[in-house]
Amino acid sequence: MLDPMRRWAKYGEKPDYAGLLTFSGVPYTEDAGDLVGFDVAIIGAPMDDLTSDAPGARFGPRAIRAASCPPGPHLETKVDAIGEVLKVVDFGDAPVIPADPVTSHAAIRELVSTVIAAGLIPIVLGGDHSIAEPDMQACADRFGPVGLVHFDTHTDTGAAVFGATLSHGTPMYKLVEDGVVDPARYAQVGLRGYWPGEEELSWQRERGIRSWFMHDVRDHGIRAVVDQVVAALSTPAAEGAAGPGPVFLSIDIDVLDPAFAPGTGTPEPGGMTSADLLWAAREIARRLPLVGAEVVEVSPTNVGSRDITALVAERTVREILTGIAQRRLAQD
Ligand SMILES: [Mn+2]
Repeated sequence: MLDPMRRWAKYGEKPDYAGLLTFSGVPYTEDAGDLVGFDVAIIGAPMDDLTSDAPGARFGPRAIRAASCPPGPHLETKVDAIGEVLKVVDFGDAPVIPADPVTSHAAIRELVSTVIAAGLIPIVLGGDHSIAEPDMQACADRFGPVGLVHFDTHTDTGAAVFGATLSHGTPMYKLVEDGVVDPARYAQVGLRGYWPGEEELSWQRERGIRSWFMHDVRDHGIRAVVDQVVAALSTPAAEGAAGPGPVFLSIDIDVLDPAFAPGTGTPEPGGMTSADLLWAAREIARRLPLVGAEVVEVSPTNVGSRDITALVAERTVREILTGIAQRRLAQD
């Protein structure tokens, strides 16, 4: 276990630009034995081999870590998720192999499984959206079929994209078809633009997948949409079960308007604001029982907090952590 704060201990905080690069300066380990006693593990999944347009998301995890700032109390909620409520560890990157997405996916699934086996919530930094497959497979291996809250411009429910079944446009199709995601507890938020077509949309409707389009967010507001998503996901996973079943939160940063997140592979104008996404990520984490989360498709072009896409991705992760912390505090 390495503590990036050690040399700055007498000051109580470390400059963001100095020392070992971990998420928010939290301790770093690659040893599963060190995970005991922690609540949340940050994992990097730096691969972009399966993108259908501009690559670059392989640089996402490093850029998100570089855009992070020290822990501190969230001014709105007054909760210091990283510094006080939760024990957060950076478990490093999955050992991905360039141009070998099958091996990379297996490595990601193994690392996420290790974190879940130790009783932690994994938060995975992408990476293209194909990593949703190993991320949620690892969750379902432990918890059974998961509910899914999916923020994205696109549905990612293609059976194939350009004829390829392994793609960042197909993970949600495969996860539903394979029984990893329960389609009755699957909510999509922020859809817009010109893909997918009727074939994919009718496949979704037949399975009961619920969609909130960007025009729903525009017309009704993010508060109403999140209320409806939470209600849809609050149904028990199995008949007779108490309370909502396990939920995975998947955030494709391209759900944001390109004005807020220009660094992404398949940008689409007319998207969400950062303020709406940050609030929504926190509320979902506070109100639903998350077993894992991912923030994907961050394709940085700048260094540190000067990369605005990595910056908003980092703050999105922190809002998820704040929501998890609020939920823990309410249960104590
Ligand atoms: Mn996506």
